[in-house]
Amino acid sequence: MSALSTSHLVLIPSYNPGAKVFETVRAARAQWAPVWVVVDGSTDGTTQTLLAMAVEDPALRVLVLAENSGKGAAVLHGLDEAARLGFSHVLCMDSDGQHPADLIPAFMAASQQAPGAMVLGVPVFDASAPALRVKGRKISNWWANLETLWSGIGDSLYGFRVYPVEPLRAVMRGQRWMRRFDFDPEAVVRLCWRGVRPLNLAAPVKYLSPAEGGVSHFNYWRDNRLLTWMHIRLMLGFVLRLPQLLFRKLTGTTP
Ligand SMILES: Nc1nc2c(ncn2[C@@H]2O[C@H](COP(=O)(O)OP(=O)(O)O)[C@@H](O)[C@H]2O)c(=O)[nH]1
Ligand SMILES: [Mg+2]
Repeated sequence: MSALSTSHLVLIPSYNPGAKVFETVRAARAQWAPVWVVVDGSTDGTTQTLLAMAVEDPALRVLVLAENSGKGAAVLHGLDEAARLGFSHVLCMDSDGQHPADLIPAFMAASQQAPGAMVLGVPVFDASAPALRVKGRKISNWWANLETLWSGIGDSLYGFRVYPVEPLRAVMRGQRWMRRFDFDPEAVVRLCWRGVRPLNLAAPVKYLSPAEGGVSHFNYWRDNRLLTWMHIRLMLGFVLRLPQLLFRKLTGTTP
């Protein structure tokens, strides 16, 4: 197990994930210290067990939000606390067992070698991936690449990523969006605009069936509506930044 890092931590936003979260947290702790979980107003009884796990394990911290406020809001809560304690980077991963905890050291190492960059997971799907989600992702990726004039975003949606704390806080503080499922894609696009370079690393993603303990709170209509509005917002931002993005592209100073 790795020594306690003072610069990089693992941040796991968690909303009603069921028992998979315990496995996820143990798997993350086996690879990294410290690991923080932000419980986002869960009502599935996981909070007490997570708090009890943290009592036993000094490298595990559990922050509890009383009300559900959305994935992005939960991440921001963790980011503010991370910044307060002097951490420079966080690796975000989902609480529901879909993300590969065994790749945490490789992602952290990539970030430590390029601290100005963000390290993005690029999903490697297996047969369990629902076709609708894979297709939706292609559309979202196409928009994100247009909005950044193809600055190298490998995937716009995958939540397994290392972010530099300060640029991400600055991006989120400036606006009230990015608090729910619009967090992951808007974060990469806006960070790219700020000159944070994407580094892409392949990472398998699992879609667990309900029988395997899989839980998703993605609501096809509600969240696709949210993502559509997000891309409209980002397209407006893109038009405003087009001269700057073109200049970067033409002079080869693309981040
Ligand atoms: N859906 C949802 N997820 C949240 C929320 N707050 C934190 N999360 C976490 O965000 C991650 C992604 O959510 P999930 O429902 O698995 O989305 P999916 O993997 O895209 O189907 C999980 O770790 C959740 O526990 C929230 O309010 N809604
Ligand atoms: Mg999930």
